[in-house]
Amino acid sequence: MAKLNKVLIANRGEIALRILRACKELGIHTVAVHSKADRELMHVRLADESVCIGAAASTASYLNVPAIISAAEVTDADAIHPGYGFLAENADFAEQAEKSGFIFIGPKADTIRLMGDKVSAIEAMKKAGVPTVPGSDGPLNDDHERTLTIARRIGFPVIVKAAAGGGGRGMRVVHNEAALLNSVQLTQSEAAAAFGSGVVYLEKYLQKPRHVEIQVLADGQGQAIHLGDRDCSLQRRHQKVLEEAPAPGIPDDKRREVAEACVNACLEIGYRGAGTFEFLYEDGEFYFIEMNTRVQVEHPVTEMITGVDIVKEQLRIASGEALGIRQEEVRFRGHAFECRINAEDPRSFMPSPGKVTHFHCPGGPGIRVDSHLYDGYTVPPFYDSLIAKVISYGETRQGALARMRSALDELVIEGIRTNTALHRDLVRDGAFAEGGVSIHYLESLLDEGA
Ligand code: MV4
Repeated sequence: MAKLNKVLIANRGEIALRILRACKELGIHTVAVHSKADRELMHVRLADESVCIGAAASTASYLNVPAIISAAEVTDADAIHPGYGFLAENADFAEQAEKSGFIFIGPKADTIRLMGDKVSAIEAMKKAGVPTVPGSDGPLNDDHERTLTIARRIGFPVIVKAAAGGGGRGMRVVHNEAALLNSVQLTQSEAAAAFGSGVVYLEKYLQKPRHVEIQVLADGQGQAIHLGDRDCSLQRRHQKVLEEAPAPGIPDDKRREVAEACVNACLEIGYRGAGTFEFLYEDGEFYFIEMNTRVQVEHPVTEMITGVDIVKEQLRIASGEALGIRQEEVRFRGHAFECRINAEDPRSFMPSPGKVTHFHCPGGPGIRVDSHLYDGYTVPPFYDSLIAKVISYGETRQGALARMRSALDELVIEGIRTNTALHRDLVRDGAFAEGGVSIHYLESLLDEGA
């Protein structure tokens, strides 16, 4: 890695450990930065160097831009890997890191900014030939007649979305004309308060879609590939719970068509790094909604079916190397699932931090566990409750599912409450086993049980 001698890992938990492992394999030195509450993290212990960057609260540490840049300076790091969450999609952070002389492991700041504004993201993708949801093709203004005309053209139900929102924040479904203008105004004021921008747009509301996303890698030097798709429809309150690759039951020509459109779009906008195109999939058609400019929690399922190490590729791209893999060399084989294990109460879903008195990891052929847990580790109350990802691989979907059932039966986490039992139920659910359930399936299942 010519330009990467030392990487600062600007994250915590399982993804920090995942990044550390990739760096070690590539012979790159590592700097762990951590909050005062995170001295005991596994990757802090394993890193070559570590720096405490602030108090427990994320705003004082993992979101503290000057503290992270200073840590990179004092340790003489070459690059910063942001992981996911925290500053991963903060264009100002990427810009400041580069201005301070560090490589930001991700796209250019301008690309992050383009995708952060959902209106400009959709416009760029539509222009590049990616299929989008019928909508307002731009922001709404204060011309109420115009808003009404647009909504009538789209046809009800419509959804009002904040341009600065995303991931389920700042949106509202509208079922009829009578409710439209008030809903637009409410979403505008909520967005202005939450994101500092009241810009909103309209889309046709898709009533029972699946969430299917395409993983891409691009070197920013004229080469881009896709690593296929993932289905992330099983979610609760916009938090993904269980993902799989490939998305089941999609015709191969459709799958290839949308993935190739994403690759073309990457080339058109000069995309660099790992990225994910999020689509809604309904009645056999794909509709682009957002792009994520980071490595995602669920990236392992794609790694399992392609054999490509996405984090290592991120590091290679950041070091200035051209993509080492051509599209023809990517072979899709088998099926993979990922269960997100959270430290949370199984009934209330409230976080359940505390000391892990016993941790036993499943294993055997086709099982991977990405987790920073160890016996005696205390899960702090300040951050996301994800504590482990159990990933299964099989030659067939049913084979991968059978392995996941067995792996979840082996998993032991004592001392804190977790959602393991929910996963054990899900992998035995009939409709889920069939494949292709919608984004509403898990919540309707949970409502029934309540
Ligand atoms: C939609 C939609 C239906 N129609 N857009 C929620 C998260 C954000 N990424 C976009 N979201 C949605 N956008 C149109 N035009 C339904 C959702 C949605 C959703 C999407 C993906 C995964 C889970 C979801 C749960 C509820 C709503």
